Amino acid sequence: MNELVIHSRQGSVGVITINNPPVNALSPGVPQGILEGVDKYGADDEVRAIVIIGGGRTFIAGADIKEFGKITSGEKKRGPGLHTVIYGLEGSSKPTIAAIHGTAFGGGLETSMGCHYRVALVSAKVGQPEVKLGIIPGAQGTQRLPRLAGVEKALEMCALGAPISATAAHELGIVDRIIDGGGYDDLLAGAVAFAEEVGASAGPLPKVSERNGKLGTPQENAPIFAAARAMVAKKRRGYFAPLKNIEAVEASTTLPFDEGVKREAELFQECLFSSQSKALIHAFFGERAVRKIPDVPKDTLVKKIASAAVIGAGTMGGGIAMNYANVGIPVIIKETSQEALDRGMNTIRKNYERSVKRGRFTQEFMDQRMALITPQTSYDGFESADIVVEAVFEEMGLKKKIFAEIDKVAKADAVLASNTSTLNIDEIAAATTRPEQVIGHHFFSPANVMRLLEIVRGEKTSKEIVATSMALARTIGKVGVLVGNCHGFVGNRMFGPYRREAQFLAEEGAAVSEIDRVIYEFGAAMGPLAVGDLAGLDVGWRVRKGNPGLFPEGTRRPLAEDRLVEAGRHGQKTGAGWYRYDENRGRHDDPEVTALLTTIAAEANIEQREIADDEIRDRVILSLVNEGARILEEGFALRSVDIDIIYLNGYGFPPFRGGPMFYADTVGLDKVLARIEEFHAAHGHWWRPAPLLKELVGAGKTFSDWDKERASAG
Ligand code: 3H9
Repeated sequence: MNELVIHSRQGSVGVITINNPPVNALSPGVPQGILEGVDKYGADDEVRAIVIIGGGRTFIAGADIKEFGKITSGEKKRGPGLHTVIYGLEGSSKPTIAAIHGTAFGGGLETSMGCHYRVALVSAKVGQPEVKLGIIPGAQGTQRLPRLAGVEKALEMCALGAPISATAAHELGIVDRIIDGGGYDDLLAGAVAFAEEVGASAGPLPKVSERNGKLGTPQENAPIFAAARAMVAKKRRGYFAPLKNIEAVEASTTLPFDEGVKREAELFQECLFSSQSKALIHAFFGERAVRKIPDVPKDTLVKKIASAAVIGAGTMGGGIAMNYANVGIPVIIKETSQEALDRGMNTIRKNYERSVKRGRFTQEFMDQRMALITPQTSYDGFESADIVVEAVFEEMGLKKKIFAEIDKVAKADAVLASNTSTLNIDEIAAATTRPEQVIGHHFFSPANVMRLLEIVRGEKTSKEIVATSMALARTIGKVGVLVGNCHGFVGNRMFGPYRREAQFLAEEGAAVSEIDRVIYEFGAAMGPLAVGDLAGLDVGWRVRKGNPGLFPEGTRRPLAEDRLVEAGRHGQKTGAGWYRYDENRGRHDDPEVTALLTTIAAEANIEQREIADDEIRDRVILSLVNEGARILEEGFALRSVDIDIIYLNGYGFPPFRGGPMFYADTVGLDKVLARIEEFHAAHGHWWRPAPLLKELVGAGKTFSDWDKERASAG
C-alpha cells in the first residue's frame, strides 16, 4: 500500500480508497496501489468482494493530464499502467465494484468499466471527456463503453466528450445501481452492501469485455457511424480527435476485444502526439493557471456577493443581470426611463424564453430567474447591494457621472465595477471617494453566453476586490482573467491590429471573402471582416474618431471602414458593410465594395496585387502575437497563457490552436520573428517587432518558457 491508495476492510469486503486529492487523478503510484489492493484481497480468504472508491469529493477524474506532456516531450515512456489495473479488476476471481461519486471521467470511467459492477450516487457524473484534450480514451474506454451503453451513445460520449448523469448512466446500463442518500458515507455503505450481495451469490462474474450484445450489426451500425461523422464535421470543424474517437468506437464493432484495444492504443498515440492535443491541454491548464495572481495570496479575503445591482438595461446590462440571476443572486437593474427599462426587460425575457423553447431549462426555472431581477428607475436598494456593475454607454463623461452617483448610494464595502471595454479605469475610479473598490468587469457580448470576463485592475484597486472579482467570475460561470489598465485592455488592444491588418489586406487587393475564408479555415468561427459587419463597423469608426492618437502622423491608417461607414454601410444591421446582406442575413460579396477598395488604393497610392493565403493568415494572426508580446512586456497581462485564454474564450480563436501565443510557440518564435521582420521591411511602422519577441528568440526561448520563469520567480 502507498499513501495514494488506502486498503481497508469492512467485514467480508475489501475497500480500496484512492487518496490523491483534489480529483484522484491516476498519477504515478495510483494504478499500482489499486492493483496491489486487488491482489491482496484476491488472496485473502476472508474477503468475498472488492469495492474501489474515491476518497474526498470524487471518484477518479481521469489519467493525470500533467503526465502527457512528459510523454510527448520524451521525458517519460508510456507504460502499460492502467491497462494492467483494468485487466486485473476484470480478471479478479472476486467481484469488483466501483463506487462512484463526483465524477468518473476518462481513465476513471475506464477503471470502473474494468470492474464487474458499478454503483453510483445520484449526483455523480460519468464521461469520456478525453476528446476535449484532443485525444481518445486510451485505456479501453472506446471498446468497453459501446459494450455497456450501445454504439450510438458511446459514439456521442467519446466524440463530443459531454458527461452524463448517474441516472442516465443507469438507464443506459453503464451503472448497475443508484445508491440511496447523498453523501460519501451513504455511497460506501451502499457499495459494501451491494458487494456483500454479489459476493454471496455464485455464478460467473460479468465481464464488460465479453458483453457483445449491444455492438450491433454492420447494417445497423453503418448509418450510425455516418451520422456521427456528419455531426462531428458540423459541430467540431477542424478538430482531429473527434474523428479518431469515432474510428476507435468503430473498431469495437469490427474487431475482437483485444484487437480493438490495440487499435485504440494506436489511435491514442496518434492523438497524444498531435499539435491539437498539446494546444487543448495547454488551454485546460491555462484556464486554471489564470486564477493564480502572484501578489494576491490564496487567503486574501473574498467578499460574499449575495446581491447585485446593474446600471443600464441595454444589451450588456441585461446580459450581465442574467448572469447573476442564473446563479440565484438577486439583482436590481436600473435605467433612466421606464421605456428603456421595459425594452431591456423584454430582451431578457425573450432570451430566457428562447432557452425554455430549446429545452435548456423549464418554464418554472425561467420564472424563478425572472423573479430575481428587479427593474427600476431609482437607486432604491443600492445601499444593500454587494456589487454594483455599471453598463452604460461607452463614454467617459457619462461613466464618471454614474460613478460619482454610485459613490453616494452604494454601501461602504461594495465592489464597484465598470463594464467598460476600453476606457481608463483609474479615471473612472477617481470619480469616487473609494478608488480601491473600483475595478473593471469587461463582459463580452452576449454577456449571458460568452465565457470570458476581463477583470481590469486599476492602480488603486485593492487585493480583496481583485480576489472577490476572480471568485465571482467562477460563481457566475465565467473564466475571469486579470488584466492591466491600458487602452482596450488585452483583448481589444490586440483586436485592433488584427482588424487593421485585415483592412490593409483588402486595400492591397485581397478579396474580402478570401480574407475571411483564410481565417475561417485557420479555425476561427468567423473571419475578421465578417466579424466587423456583425459587431457594427460604426463602433470602430467612433473609437477612431474619438482617439486621433491611435494612428500617429506618418503611419498608415486603415481607410476602408471609415469610407464604408460614411457611405451608410455599418454592417449587418444596415444590410451592408464589407458584404451585402439579404433579408435572411445571408452574406454576399459586393462589387461596390471591390470598386471602393480599388478607388481607395488608387487615391492612397497603395499597390494592389495578388495576395497568397499564407500572407493573409500570417498578417492577421501574427499581428495578434506581436501586440500580445508588447502587452506581456508592459505587464498588462500576467502570462502569455492569460492572453491565450482571453482569445479562446472571448474572440473565437480556435481552441485546437491553443491561443495566439501558444500558436506562435508551435510555429517557432524564430520563424514568427522572421515573418514579422519581413512584414516590417515591407509595411513599416506597425510591424516593428516587439522587443520581448526578439529577446526570446535571442535566448532560444518560448512564451511558455517565459511564463514558467515568471511563475518560479514569483
Ligand atoms: C484520460 O483519462 C486518458 C485516459 O483515457 C487514460 C489514457 C491512458 N489530471 O478543474 P478543477 C487539477 S485524460 C491532472 O479546478 P473542479 C486541475 O488542474 C483525463 N490534474 O476542479 C486543478 O489543479 P490546480 C480525462 C487535474 O472541481 C485541480 O485539479 N479527464 C486533472 O472545477 C482542480 O481542478 C478529464 O479530462 C487531471 N485529470 O472540476 C477531466 N483534473 O488546483 C479533467 C483536474 O493546481 N478535469 N486536475 O489548478 C475536470 O474536468 C475537472 O477538473 C473536474 C473538477 C470536473 C474533475
